[in-house]
Amino acid sequence: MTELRFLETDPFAPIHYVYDVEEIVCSRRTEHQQLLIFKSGHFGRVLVLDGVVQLTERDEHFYHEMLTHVALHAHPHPADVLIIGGGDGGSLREVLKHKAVKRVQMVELDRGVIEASKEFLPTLSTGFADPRAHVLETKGEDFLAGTGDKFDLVIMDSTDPVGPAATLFSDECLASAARVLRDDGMFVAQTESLHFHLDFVREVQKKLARVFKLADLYTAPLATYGGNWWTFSIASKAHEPREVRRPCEIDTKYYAEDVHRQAFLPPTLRRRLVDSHGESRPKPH
Ligand code: AG3
Repeated sequence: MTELRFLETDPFAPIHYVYDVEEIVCSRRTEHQQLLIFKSGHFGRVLVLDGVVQLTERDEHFYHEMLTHVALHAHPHPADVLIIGGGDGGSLREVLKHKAVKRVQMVELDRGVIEASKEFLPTLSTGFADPRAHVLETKGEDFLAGTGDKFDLVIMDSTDPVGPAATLFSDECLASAARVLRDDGMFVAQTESLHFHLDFVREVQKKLARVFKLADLYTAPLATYGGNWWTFSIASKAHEPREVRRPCEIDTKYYAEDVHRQAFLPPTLRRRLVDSHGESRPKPH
């Protein structure tokens, strides 16, 4: 029995998780936040930023595969990909599995996350050595507002939308994301859980629908994020994201063509949860 425990203080979910800690692997202050990596017997290494669990070695593939491969298979020719955030490298690793991808620009605010991942999370950070990968250390919204580059796909792999990541979901920022995309471009972001963050999910869907031709939502079950029924908001300028346009020829553990199709909310749930304007959560008695 270990005696050391980690209590997650999630500012965006009405629940706490407690982890048994086998060992503290790294604990340091980066320029922007407190970074902790500990080892759990069950989950392997766990990356924590400002008290919030960002990933565990055991289940990160559910998140990173689903954040990246749905759009990468719905887009007919994803050559240029932009990742906002994602400093641990998990999304980059997945994107680089696609031969169709010729260039990945990562824009990460905190170089300290990249450095710690290269040092302590070797299964996550493999992609940084790939010649197609380019890293820029700056705020996502600044890059989106200023760049003249064009992309086929924009992926937002952010922390919870409180603090530094909140502005990524502003109307301006989402409009800039649409602007940097080519005419058949797609956008995808991690957008929290259907149990705890329904108002946020609805808001993002509404904002995306204002800027893109198509806005939709799919989910994956995640063991370690508060709320667990995790959402990914996807938007597209031309192609229907529910359709698998390129065969899945890469190695994955969760994503597959039938998983892609079934991950989207069935129409009844979409209507009830997202498009209805009713009360999003029952009030306690
Ligand atoms: N980004 C999503 C983190 C959400 C965590 N929320 C939570 N534990 N309440 C993860 C970044 C991984 N590349």
